[in-house]
Amino acid sequence: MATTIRAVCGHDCPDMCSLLVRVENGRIARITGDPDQPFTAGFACSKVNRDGELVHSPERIQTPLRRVGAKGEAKFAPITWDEALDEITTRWRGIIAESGPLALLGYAYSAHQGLMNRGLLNGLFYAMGTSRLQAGTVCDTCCEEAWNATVGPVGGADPESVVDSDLVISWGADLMATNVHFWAKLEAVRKKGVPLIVIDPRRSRTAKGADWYLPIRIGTDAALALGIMHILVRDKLADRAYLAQHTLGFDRVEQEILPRFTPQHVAEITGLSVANVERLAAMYGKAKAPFIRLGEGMTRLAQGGQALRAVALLPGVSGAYGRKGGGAMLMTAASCDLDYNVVRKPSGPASTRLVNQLRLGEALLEMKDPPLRGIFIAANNPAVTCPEAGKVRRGLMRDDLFTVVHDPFISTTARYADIVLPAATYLETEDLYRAYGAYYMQYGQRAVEPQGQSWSNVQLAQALGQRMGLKDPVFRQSQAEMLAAMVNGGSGAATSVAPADLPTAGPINIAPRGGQEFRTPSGKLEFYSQALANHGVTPMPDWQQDAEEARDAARWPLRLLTAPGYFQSHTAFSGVSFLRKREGAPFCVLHPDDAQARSLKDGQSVRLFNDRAEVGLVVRISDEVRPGVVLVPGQRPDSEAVSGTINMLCSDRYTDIGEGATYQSTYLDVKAW
Ligand SMILES: Nc1nc2c(c(=O)[nH]1)N[C@H]1C(S)=C(S)[C@@H](COP(=O)(O)OP(=O)(O)OC[C@H]3O[C@@H](n4cnc5c(=O)[nH]c(N)nc54)[C@H](O)[C@@H]3O)O[C@H]1N2
Ligand SMILES: Nc1nc2c(c(=O)[nH]1)N[C@H]1C(S)=C(S)[C@@H](COP(=O)(O)OP(=O)(O)OC[C@H]3O[C@@H](n4cnc5c(=O)[nH]c(N)nc54)[C@H](O)[C@@H]3O)O[C@H]1N2
Ligand code: SF4
Ligand SMILES: [Mo]
Repeated sequence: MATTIRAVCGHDCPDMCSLLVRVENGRIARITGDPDQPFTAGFACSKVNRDGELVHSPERIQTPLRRVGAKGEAKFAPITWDEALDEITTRWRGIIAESGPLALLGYAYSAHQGLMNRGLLNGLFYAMGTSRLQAGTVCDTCCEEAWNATVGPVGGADPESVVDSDLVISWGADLMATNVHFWAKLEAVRKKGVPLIVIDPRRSRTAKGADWYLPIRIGTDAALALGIMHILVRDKLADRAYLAQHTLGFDRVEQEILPRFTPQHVAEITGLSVANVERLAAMYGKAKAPFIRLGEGMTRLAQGGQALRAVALLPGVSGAYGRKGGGAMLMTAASCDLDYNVVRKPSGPASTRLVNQLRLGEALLEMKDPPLRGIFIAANNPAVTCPEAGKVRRGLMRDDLFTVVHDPFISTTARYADIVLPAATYLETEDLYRAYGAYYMQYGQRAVEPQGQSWSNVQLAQALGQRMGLKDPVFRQSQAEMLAAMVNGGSGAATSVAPADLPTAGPINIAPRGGQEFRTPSGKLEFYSQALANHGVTPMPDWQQDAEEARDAARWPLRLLTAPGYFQSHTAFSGVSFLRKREGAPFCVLHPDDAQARSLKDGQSVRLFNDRAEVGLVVRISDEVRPGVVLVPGQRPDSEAVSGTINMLCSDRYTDIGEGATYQSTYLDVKAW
């Protein structure tokens, strides 16, 4: 029997494609993009075209498993769900009785699922009053908080409005990797002669396809943005009426900050020529509706928050935030006003001990009063994706730590678990989804039954919640009831369709109308942020040399650049052999000068090392990066690499804003393996 199901892509991707899934005899035969969703426009990416292979991978876990070997060895024996749940809840009750709930930690973040499956596992630990994960710091808390301090917790410009733009800048975003449907929209706009500029330290595929590529030095974007502002003011291209009406604090920035950012000084900092800085500013200043697509990449370093703020302020100087097709977009999700607390915070103490996601290793090894004695990890692979990955693994090796991992695969992290639980993927569950790089939401149907004995996150959270005696209705409700509560507690466009109609409504456009809304304390675009000042952060955008980076740069000749893999998303597709081969063996990229200085040949195995660790990758020699930079795309499991994984070299230092990860403040050297 064959049917076609309307599903939604659950991977943590800005596009959130609507999918048509062809199912034949209970198996996924084909996945395509839904032609009825304007942003998806009928195609899925090269990864998700292969999700049938992910769902039906022979590497999937079939049953719950109990560890029979040493931690890290991945020797397991099958057990029943009842045995697994009994053991977990017995151990948790024991730990809580002896050490209190703070000795437990739930570790669940983005995952590759919709809102209920994502949220309810967090809700379980919230309601249990355990130590709480400060989630997202490995990903977007820096850029998000910097955006919030500048524009407010609200979505940016609608990417579909680029049809009205006359200039597009992709600033620190590799659209061909992480935002392919926006790239597709751009192709149509560019046919009309609208230029695309890419600002990125990597000559990425997006950069190669652009009209103009600016190979900026890592971590210098704030200086470039301030340099553009300097020129806009000098050349009387600033929109004074817009600045007066919609912004706060520009006068102080103009007097106290901008004079330092002369084109000459900006060129020295960024490594771009004075002529190119001038040309960029002139193009930006003269455009009527320039659209900036901001990427997260530029914020994953020590002064990342300043970088994002400076760039997000530019459309305030030019007035582009007020014009159709103009403005800036980092994310859209904040404009989807649903009541997420229904699933994320059903009950529980207002505050408790926090564990920053990117300092998991430190928390496992060093936390006291009480130490962490039990951890539950769902839909994350911190042994590979967290900085200080070596520390994370030393923590997971602790014999007195009770570790449960819920995952469709034996991930690197699962190798350290006491109990592994088989997880259903998004195509085996139903859920509500909302994009973070476009203005759509949609209910996605389950395409196939959960494979083997796998359970969805919702089913697991409910079973554990009930067994732990939690009384919150959400641990007994149907998903329809949860959905209704989320919508009924929401507001605005996200609540325009009645909950009962959502499952069959298809894609729903929730784009805001009119110019950019500002949800800052002042209701204006904040060049000066009192909220930041209150937290001891420089309240005005600025670029200063980071002292710790300068110290490390004096000791180590190379700086790490991380970027997304084209055929991998972190480690989530490592169970698909076709995509593993497409991405190739885990590699680093060195400039020909750096390779020559080390007598390295293309394709040979190399050792990347610093004080923290050494890892082994294959080297590709290319001028897609500047001298002094070593690019490592993606985070790949050790099993695919010569040795180790790149996050073993990255520190768990925080960014200036949002306590986020600073992968790119990593300095190192490379030698032959
Ligand atoms: N194919 C694929 N898609 C993905 C993912 C994936 O791993 N693979 N991950 C998903 C997830 S979880 C997320 S959060 C999003 C993130 O998606 P994006 O917001 O696009 O962010 P990144 O992928 O981190 O970085 C994008 C670019 O930033 C550049 N960059 C790095 N440092 C700097 C800098 O100092 N200045 C400038 N101007 N640019 C810099 C990198 O070279 C890279 O090209 O993507 C999602 N989509
Ligand atoms: N060096 C460096 N490190 C980085 C980054 C970087 O740019 N550079 N990027 C960071 C970013 S942006 C992010 S978001 C993180 C991502 O970090 P993680 O979230 O840890 O990475 P993933 O590989 O996406 O892990 C997802 C895991 O969930 C499993 N999974 C998939 N679907 C389901 C499901 O439905 N249920 C359950 N229970 N499990 C499921 C997958 O098999 C996989 O093991 O990595 C961060 N790490
Ligand atoms: S582009 Fe993103 S949302 Fe679309 S199918 Fe691929 S991973 Fe999913
Ligand atoms: Mo992310």
